[in-house]
This record gives sequence, C-alpha cells and structure tokens, in this order.
Amino acid sequence: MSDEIDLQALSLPDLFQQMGYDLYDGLAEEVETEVHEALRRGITAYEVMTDGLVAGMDVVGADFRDGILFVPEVLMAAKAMKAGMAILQPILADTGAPKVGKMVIGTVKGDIHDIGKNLVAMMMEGAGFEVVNLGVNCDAEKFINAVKEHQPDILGMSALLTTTMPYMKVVIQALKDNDLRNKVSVFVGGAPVNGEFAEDIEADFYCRDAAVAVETAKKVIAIRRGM
Ligand code: B1M
Repeated sequence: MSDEIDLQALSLPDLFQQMGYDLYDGLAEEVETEVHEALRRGITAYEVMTDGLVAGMDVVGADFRDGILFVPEVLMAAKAMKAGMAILQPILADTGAPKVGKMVIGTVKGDIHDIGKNLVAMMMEGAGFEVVNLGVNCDAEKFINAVKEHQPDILGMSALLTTTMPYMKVVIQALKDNDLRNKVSVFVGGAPVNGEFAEDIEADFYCRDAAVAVETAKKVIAIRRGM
C-alpha cells in the first residue's frame, strides 16, 4: 500500500511501478497521490499517462485475459485509472491556443470501453482541437446527428471488442447514406482494430494510439486548410 511508502524517496521507475500496483488493486486515492507526486517532479502529463497509467492498465489487461482478474476487479482498476486521468485532463487540455480543428469521437454501439477513447479526446484537446465526446455505446444515428450538428473535421470511432468493431462499418455506411462521407475524415482505433481492417471498412485512418491520432489529425487539418 502506498500510504506505507515514502513516495518522495522512490526513483521515477519505482514510482511508476507503485502507480501500476495501486492501479491494479483499484486504489484510486493512492493513484491520485502518485500522479501528483510525478507531476511535482516535473514529469510531463503525457509521460505520467503513458509510462504510469497506461503501462499499469496493460498489466490489468493481460491478467484479465488470462483469467487472473475478473470484471469487478477490472472495473475498480478502471475507476482508479480514471481518477488519475482526471488530474491530467486539464493539463493535457490546456493549450490556450485557438482551436485548430474539430473532432467528434465516440465508442461504438455495444461497447462501453472508454478509457482509450477518453485518452484520445484529451490528447486531441491538448493539441488544440475542439472535441465533442459522445461517450460510449453510440449508434450510427448518434454519430450522424453529431456530424450534422457540429460539422467536425474528424469523426473518431473507438472499439475494444472484436464483436463491436464491425459496427464502425455501419457508421461509415450511414455517413454515405446521409451524403456526409466526404465531409469528414474518419479515424478508427482501439485494441482489436488495425490498418487492414480500417482499409476494409473504408475508414480514412487507423490510429494505433492517442499520439498517432494527434499527429494524423494535424496532417488532416493541414490538408483540409490547404496549408
Ligand atoms: Co474489457 N475487454 N470487457 N472491460 N477490457 C478487453 C478489451 C479485453 C481485450 C480483455 C481481455 O480479454 N484481455 C476483452 C476483449 C476481447 C475481444 O474482444 N477479443 C474484453 C472483454 C471480453 C470484456 C467483456 C465482454 C467482459 C465480460 O463482461 N465478460 C466486457 C464487455 C463490456 C462491453 O463493452 N459491452 C468488458 C468490460 C470491461 C470493463 C467494464 C470491466 C472495463 C472497461 C471500463 C471502461 O473503459 N470504463 C474493461 C477493461 C478496462 C478492459 C481492458 C482490461 C483494458 C482496456 C483499456 O482501458 N486499456 C481490456 C484489455 C486490453 O485492452 N488489453 C479489455 C487502456 C487504454 C488506454 O487502451 O483502450 O486500447 P485502449 O486505447 C488505446 C488504443 O487502442 C488507442 O489509443 C489508446 C492508447 O493511446 N485507441 C484509439 C483507442 N480508441 C481509439 C480511437 C482512435 C484512435 C486511437 O481514434 C478514433
């Protein structure tokens, strides 16, 4: 337990390791304290996110896959992850710069995984994008209505299940049916998604992680604005 440990005395790798242990155990308050400690040391929010929280979640994912952890424990870990992300969110989002473009993002129908999608949203905000986050379990109608209302440059879809990723194609078809396909650049991501799948469903870009999503989005905006 981290309250028995002098966090300030830990090296950075050990601090991140402790963050991972506490994330694994679903100890939200401890994770929050460790995030604050890392930030106090001048570690960037991005590093804390990737080397601390996301790395910790990878271990949870592996043990979930291997039947060592079960849904209630993973939910607690996800809650702890979100507590850490909530501290980093304003830092990642605060650029002060004018908005460079707009993204609508959501997790597709049938899927309630939102940690990666929220990470993408945060990083995009941090890169100066306005982000409309539709949440989870979004059906085609919700995506279409959001595209009509917000007229984004980018429509992002996230899926974490092999059973829900095919729904991305349904949304792309709905964009076509509503004459919206050429109005937005479609980004897809999530653990089971890959480039080949993105090509098959005629998405514009597969983004392996949030950093790739940001880089790709910047390029898309440059092309759209003729820069
Ligand atoms: Co779920 N789950 N889960 N789960 N869960 C996975 C995905 C799974 C791989 C676990 C496993 O077996 N190893 C497995 C899917 C297997 C498969 O489909 N082949 C699985 C399963 C089976 C299930 C349930 C069916 C379990 C059950 O009920 N029996 C169930 C389904 C519920 C549903 O959605 N209908 C379920 C439930 C849950 C919880 C609710 C307990 C919880 C979600 C909590 C939440 O999100 N609020 C949960 C979790 C936490 C996971 C794991 C452990 C972690 C996911 C995560 O947050 N990773 C996951 C195992 C794993 O992925 N290794 C697992 C951290 C996050 C930062 O990574 O989301 O991949 P990720 O995002 C990355 C990239 O993928 C990318 O950027 C991020 C990094 O920068 N990215 C994008 C993501 N979206 C993007 C969009 C973009 C661009 C990039 O552009 C638009």
